[in-house]
Amino acid sequence: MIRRLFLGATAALALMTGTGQAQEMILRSADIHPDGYPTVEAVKYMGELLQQKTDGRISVEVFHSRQLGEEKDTIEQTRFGVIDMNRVNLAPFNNLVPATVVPALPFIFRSTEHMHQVMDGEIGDEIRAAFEPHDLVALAYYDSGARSFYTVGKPIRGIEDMQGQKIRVQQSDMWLSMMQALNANPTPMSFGEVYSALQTGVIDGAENNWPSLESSKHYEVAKFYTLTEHSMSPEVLVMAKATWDKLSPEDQQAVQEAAQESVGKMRDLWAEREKASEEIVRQAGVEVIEVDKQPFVDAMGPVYEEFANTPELKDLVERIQAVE
Ligand code: GTR
Repeated sequence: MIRRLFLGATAALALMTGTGQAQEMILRSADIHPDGYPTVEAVKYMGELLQQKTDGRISVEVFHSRQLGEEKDTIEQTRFGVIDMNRVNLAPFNNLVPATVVPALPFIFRSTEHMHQVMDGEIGDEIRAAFEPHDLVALAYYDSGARSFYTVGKPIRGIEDMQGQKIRVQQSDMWLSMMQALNANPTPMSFGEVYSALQTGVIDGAENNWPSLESSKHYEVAKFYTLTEHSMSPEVLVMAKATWDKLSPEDQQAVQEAAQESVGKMRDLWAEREKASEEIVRQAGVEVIEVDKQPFVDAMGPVYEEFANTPELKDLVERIQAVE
């Protein structure tokens, strides 16, 4: 007797043969970052753990470097179960899953430790649960450092230098509002388009953390990096609900455990890469600018008003701020 188990349209076929020997099942996972980037390595590690926990039955193949497309597209495909897993930042989920706006809000976290406390606890679990009605299971959060502005022509030495700058943002309405509050011109576009947009002057700048600034080579074009550290929006690893639902409860548990256990690895990889990336960017002659953050913080009132716009979201903001 041959029992066939389909996992999404793309996951490998798992065959139970008459001898009861299960064949390998390979979960396809998307990432826009290149091989070696901490998120890519963390998901590979998660796959190794999963393989151990399932006696080799289930593993993960990471399609890095945008092989499966830009985040906007891969999110849709993951919702449809065409892609099994996806490592994305929370920001591209903002329009779809309103609760994800909150951890992406400017200056909501006081430090990495504060962010860990929040996302590792009940609040993190609540936000993960908000993915389910959208056909996604959020498995774990990963570090993403702090995002700061980089510009090609005019350095940002104070909030007044934001005026009129065309800044690329992630595809999230909250990010549009954030740039408007700073009097900048937000230009939403995919990450993969940013390098040439900087080069050709379609945009004046963008914003990201040290590792993304470095791995994308945007620092070759943008020579000013201003440490506003305005968002610490974490990364999230999600699974297609369609794939999840086809796993046995034991295998679901193995997936969940492997994802959680990969978080510590990711934190180590991230800390290392942050340092290395900073070194590369500084060596390349980028001017790194310390800036008074307070005027940026003070300008964010309208963003909170517009996006923490229900009693539930307001409450979420307050509870995050109250976490020690
Ligand atoms: C990176 C993040 C990506 C993507 C990218 C962007 O830091 O890891 O998932 O969100 O930023 O700015 O589009």
